[in-house]
Amino acid sequence: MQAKLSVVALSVAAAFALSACGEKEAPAPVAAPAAPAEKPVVVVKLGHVAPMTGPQAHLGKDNESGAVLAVEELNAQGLEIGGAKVKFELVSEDDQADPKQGTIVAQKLVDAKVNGVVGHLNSGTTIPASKLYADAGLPQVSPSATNPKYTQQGFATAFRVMANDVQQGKVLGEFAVKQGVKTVAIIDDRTAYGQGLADEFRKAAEAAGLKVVANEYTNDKATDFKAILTKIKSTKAELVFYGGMDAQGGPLVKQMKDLGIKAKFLGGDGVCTPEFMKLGGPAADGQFCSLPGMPLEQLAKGPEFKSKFTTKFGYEIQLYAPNAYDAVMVLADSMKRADSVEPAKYLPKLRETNLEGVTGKIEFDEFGDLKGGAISVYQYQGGALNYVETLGGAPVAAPAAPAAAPAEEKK
Ligand code: ABU
Repeated sequence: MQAKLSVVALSVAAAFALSACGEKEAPAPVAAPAAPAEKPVVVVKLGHVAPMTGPQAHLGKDNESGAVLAVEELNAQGLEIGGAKVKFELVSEDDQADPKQGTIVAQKLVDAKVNGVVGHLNSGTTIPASKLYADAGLPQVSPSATNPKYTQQGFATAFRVMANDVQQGKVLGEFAVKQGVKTVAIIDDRTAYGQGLADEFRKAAEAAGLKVVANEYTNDKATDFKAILTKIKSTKAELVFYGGMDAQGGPLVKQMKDLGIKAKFLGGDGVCTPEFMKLGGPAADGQFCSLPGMPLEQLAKGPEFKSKFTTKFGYEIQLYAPNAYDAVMVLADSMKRADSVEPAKYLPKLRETNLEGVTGKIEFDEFGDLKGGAISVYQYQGGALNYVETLGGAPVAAPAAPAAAPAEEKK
C-alpha cells in the first residue's frame, strides 16, 4: 500500500511540474491495479503419537521424523484445499508406550480438534486410543501398530499402512521350519504386540510341525532375562522366538550368548532395528527378524527417501519412519481428493486411497488394513541388516469384527 501511494504521489508531482513549465498537461494518473486478494491460510493440525520417552524413545523419534519430513514437503508444495492455502502442522504427543497415557493424549488431540492422527506407534496404545478417535470421527492412520485387533473393532476411522501380525506370525512360523529346526522356545513381553505376534507365530510353527518346548514371559521394561533363559537352556530348544521390542531383544540375545545357549534367535519387526544390533553386540550376528513390506532399496521411492532422511536428520532410519511419512501423505492425499480438511468429508476418500507411497502401493481393505501386505525376512550380519527374502503379500482375510472394546491392560 505504501508503494502504491508513492507511485500516485510521484505522478501528481510530475504532472504539476510539467504544467508549471507551460508544457502539455500530463495525462491524469491511473490508479495502480488492485493486488489480487490473498487466499486465506488454513492450518491443518495432524496429531502424531509415539513413545518419545522411555526404552522406545528412539523408535518414537524415528516415527516423528518421518512425519516431520512429510509435513515439510507438503508445506513446500503450497497446496490449496477447499479454496484456501493449507499449512500442515504436526502436534506431537508422547504416550510413553503406555496404554493409559495413550488414551490421555488421544483425548488431548480430540480436544485440540486436530484434523487427523498419525499413530500410535505401539499396538497397546493404538488399540485403546482408536475408540476415542472413532467416537470423535477422527481418522487415524497407524504407521506401525501390527496387532490385528486394531482394525477388527469395526471402527471406520482406523487404518494402518503396514501388514499385520497375522501375516507376520505366519511367515515367521513357516520361516522357522525352513531353517531346519525342530524345537522352539517362545518368549513374549506380554504387550498387545509381543503376545499377539508370539501367538500367531506359535500357531503357524505348530501347524508346520515345530515343537514348542517352552513358553516364557517378560515385560517391555525388563533388562535381565537370565532366569527365563536358564529354564530355556535346559529344554535344549534349537530356536528362541521373541515377541517384543529391540530394547529387550538386544539384551536378551546377548544374555543367550553369555549363558552359552546355542539356539538361534528369531523375532519380528520390533527387533528388526539397528538398536537391536547395538544392544545385542556380536550375539546379534547371524540371527533373523522380519519386517512388514519390501526393503526400501527395492521400492521406486525408497532410496530417495532414505537419502533425504539421513541428510536431514543425520542418523539412519530405525524402523517405521517411512511408514510414518506415508501415513501423513495418505491423510493429505485424502484431503486433496475430498477438497476438504474436515474429517467427516475426507474420511470416505481415505478408504478409497490408491497411493504409491515410499513403502509401496497403499490401498486399504474394508477393515482399514493394507491390501496385500508383504513380509520380508532379514539377517543381522556384520552390523548390517541383510535382506533374505519376501514372503506373503496376498491379502489376508481378517476375522469378523468383535463388538467388545479392546482390553486396556496390554501394551
Ligand atoms: N509392530 C511392532 C511395534 C509396534 C506394535 O505393534 O506394538
